[in-house]
Amino acid sequence: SPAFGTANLSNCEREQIHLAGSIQPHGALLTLRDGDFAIMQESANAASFLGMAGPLRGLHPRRLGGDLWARIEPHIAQRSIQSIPLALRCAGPGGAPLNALLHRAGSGELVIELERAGPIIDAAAAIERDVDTILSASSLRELCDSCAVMFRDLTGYDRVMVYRFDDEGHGEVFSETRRPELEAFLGNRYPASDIPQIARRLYERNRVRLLVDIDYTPAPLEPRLSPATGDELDMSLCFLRSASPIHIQYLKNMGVAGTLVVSLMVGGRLWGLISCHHYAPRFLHFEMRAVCELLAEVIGTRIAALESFAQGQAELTVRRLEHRMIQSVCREGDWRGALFDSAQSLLLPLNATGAALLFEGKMRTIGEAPGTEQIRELGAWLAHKLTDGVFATSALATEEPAFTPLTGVASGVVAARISNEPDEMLIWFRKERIRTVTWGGIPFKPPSDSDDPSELSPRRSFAQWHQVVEGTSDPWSAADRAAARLIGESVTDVVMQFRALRILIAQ
Ligand code: BLA
Repeated sequence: SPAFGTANLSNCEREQIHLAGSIQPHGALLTLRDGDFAIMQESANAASFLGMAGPLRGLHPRRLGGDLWARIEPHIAQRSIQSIPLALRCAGPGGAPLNALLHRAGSGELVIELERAGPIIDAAAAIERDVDTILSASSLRELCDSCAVMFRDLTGYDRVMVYRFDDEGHGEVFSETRRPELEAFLGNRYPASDIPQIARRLYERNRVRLLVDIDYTPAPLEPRLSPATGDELDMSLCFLRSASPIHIQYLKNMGVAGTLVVSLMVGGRLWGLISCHHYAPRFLHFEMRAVCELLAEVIGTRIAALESFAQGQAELTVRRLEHRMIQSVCREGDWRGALFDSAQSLLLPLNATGAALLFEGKMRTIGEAPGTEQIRELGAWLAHKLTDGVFATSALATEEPAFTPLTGVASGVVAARISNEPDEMLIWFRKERIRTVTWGGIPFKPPSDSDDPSELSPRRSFAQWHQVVEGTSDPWSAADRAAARLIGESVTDVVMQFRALRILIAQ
């Protein structure tokens, strides 16, 4: 794997970003030796940050002055991250009081990070109001839109985006608020590869990342390797960790000077990010970051509730559909009307763009669907795939190149059996996803394909996403497949009753 800072665009997926070996210089970092607590490693700026003559290594932290050691010592044994306000001030005119952030690194070292403390804030009223807003949001759209506004009010960044990941890790700017003169990114899509897996794992553990000034000169750890273990410091949980140069280049190309990014966790996985951009350097002190982390936690809980509510709604729609089919059989001697009387009942539970019914040699469609002959051929092919009752793909043309001409309206299909006859089925369609996206209103021209990080940009990301997802639909979720199965089973029951009834009538 490429060491930190040595990755290029073809291997950046494996860059060891947690072994950065350097920090952002708005703070200072020290590691302490177990036993006597002597300073083992220091960021190159540590002595000047504290207005002392360096180097500091070998010294006991008591020698750093003020109340530093007296405040820190009682917390040494604790495993979780501690934020400890100090009376100690940083060097320079108007030297601000410092916060010490204390944690035990994965690689074993005791780590102290020093950064400017903020003014004492009383955020209780604001938090209460924001939590209220979050918990009363009744849809994902409402929730994310109001969270973007909330985070902008709270943090003062120029642009706040809610990124949402799909099941394949591709991202979408789902909500955005920004200074009016800035270009809109709302609706932009970008490929999973823009945020490597290693970074995603890291963001599940370290939920708030601050990049203060994109033009910073990293302060290296001295010595780089731990004298105790001979290893790199695992900086996964360091607040001051240097960001990957590739990502920094990306932000520079966008003209961004500072970022704050907060993880949104839902059901134990990284659901998305709240990403804040500023066009001048910007620092946010620990207490405010803690408020952001807390709100993100509440938002994650609300997202989980809304998602399970949506799932419940879909199941309810299917139950209603079943009820109406039975009514139709009784009233009209047929059940098909209930499926097709509104697009809502058949398409909504699966979020499909079209659907078709193949029954007793006849066909009915709703929404956007391929032509009759094409559906017939598709049905014949699907008949062999339906051994398990349900079949789903979000890349039909990859599964069977003969169906490439269907890509526009049917990149994705789900089929469910509705009787014992293998060629009787319901098929749902989803169109190609690049056809459902607009690029901030600007006509889209693919940029060049080079390996040069200086060409990274949202526009290039979008082009790459375009290439990756060409010929595919949005993926069908487990819930979508479950809904297809449920509808298939309902129809199977109704068809059996219907056929029994017909035999009765015929006698
Ligand atoms: C990290 N890349 C990220 C992050 C975002 C993006 C949001 C997380 C940053 C954080 O949490 O602090 C991507 N940012 C975007 C996109 C937009 C944006 C798409 O504003 C569009 C509006 N990045 C690439 C490529 C590579 C890459 C091609 O685009 C590698 C080949 C690497 N991205 C990369 C790395 C990180 C990253 C290594 C981790 C940065 C870090 O935490 O050190």
